[in-house]
Amino acid sequence: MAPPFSCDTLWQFASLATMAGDGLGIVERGVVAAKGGRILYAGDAAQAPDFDAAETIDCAGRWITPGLIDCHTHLVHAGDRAGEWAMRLEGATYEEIARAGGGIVSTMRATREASEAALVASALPRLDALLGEGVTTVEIKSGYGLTVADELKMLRAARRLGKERVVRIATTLLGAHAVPPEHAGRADAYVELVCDEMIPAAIGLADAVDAFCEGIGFSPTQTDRVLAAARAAGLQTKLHAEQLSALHGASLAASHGALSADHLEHADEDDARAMAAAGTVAVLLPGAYYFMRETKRPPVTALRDHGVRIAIATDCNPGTSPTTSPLLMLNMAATLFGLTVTEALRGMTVNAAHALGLAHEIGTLEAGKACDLAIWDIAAPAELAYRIGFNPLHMRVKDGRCC
Ligand code: DI6
Ligand code: FE
Repeated sequence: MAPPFSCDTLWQFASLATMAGDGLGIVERGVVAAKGGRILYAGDAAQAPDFDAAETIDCAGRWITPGLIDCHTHLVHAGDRAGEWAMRLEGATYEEIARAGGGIVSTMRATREASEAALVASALPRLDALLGEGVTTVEIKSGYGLTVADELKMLRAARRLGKERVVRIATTLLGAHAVPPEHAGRADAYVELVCDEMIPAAIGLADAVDAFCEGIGFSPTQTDRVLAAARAAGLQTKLHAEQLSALHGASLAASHGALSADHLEHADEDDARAMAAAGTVAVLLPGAYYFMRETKRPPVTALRDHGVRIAIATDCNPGTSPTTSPLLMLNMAATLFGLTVTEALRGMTVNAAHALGLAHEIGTLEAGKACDLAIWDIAAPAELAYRIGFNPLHMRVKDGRCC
């Protein structure tokens, strides 16, 4: 008989949705073995080698998925915009509020006034809400500081959150989120500041660079400069594209080999084709679509037909998507955008990992990857997208440790 493999922890009597391959990667009677924080084995119990585990956990038939990945958030920010939302309910539009000095700029004012410690403290309850629904990796953008110092403060606060809680944080510089009031009418000069000062200063603090390519944000020409500067600095790129209007920002992102183009309500077949060719992930944000009462849906059929990877995220932000529920996003991705259960669940696991350039590390239950798990009290994976406002998380595991 072969000698047993030693491992730290063995989760047994579980069903797995490994997300390996094209579908959910279902294993009805599965085990997961972890050693040194990595997955040593995830698969059929009957085919598993003999494990000598320091700790064995009986999952009592529960389901294990990869830990959820929220690949697009603005989790770090000060204040809220409940008042603006109330105005919108009385008829004001998001654009009108933005042009009148509200919107992103009002959160900018509050964020500039907040200390790094205050930003961390105010983001923690939001982070805890995500973790409470099985999230093990969160992307966090800056974008409410809009000066070099305040953007760096946001990025440091985001990194700090990864020390305060057991979670992996990916940071994104979103200096080109809005033109700050001191640069009003001089958007090009602000873009120059982003390219020449902010991006170089963010090296080592930001994993990627993003921009808001939009009529009320930055033009494709300005966005192109930001993405080019990011690449020159050796940073990955992402883009807020086609949220409110069709500027072909998604195609522009693809031309830069961006990790993802996000929102995409107004994207078309040409954008889908360009994204597919570049391997740029489509990050859909149903919370923003819902909260903004959008009616134009992202081109899911074209994305599917061209083989674009689709990810789902919360877009947690105070203006357009004040949600901290990844599970609700799974439901909305299905009900509002017509995604299948498989597409929705892959959207918050393997495809979200691709949207962060971390697919080699996380997103599936496969040997060699980080042992980040979500263990659920459900009878089938569809329940994760089916329920509205119900959380069946039993336990979260990060790098092999229950937390
Ligand atoms: N698109 C969004 O949905 C958020 N940013 C962006 O570029 C909105 C940010 C906000 O309104 O505070
Ligand atoms: Fe966003």
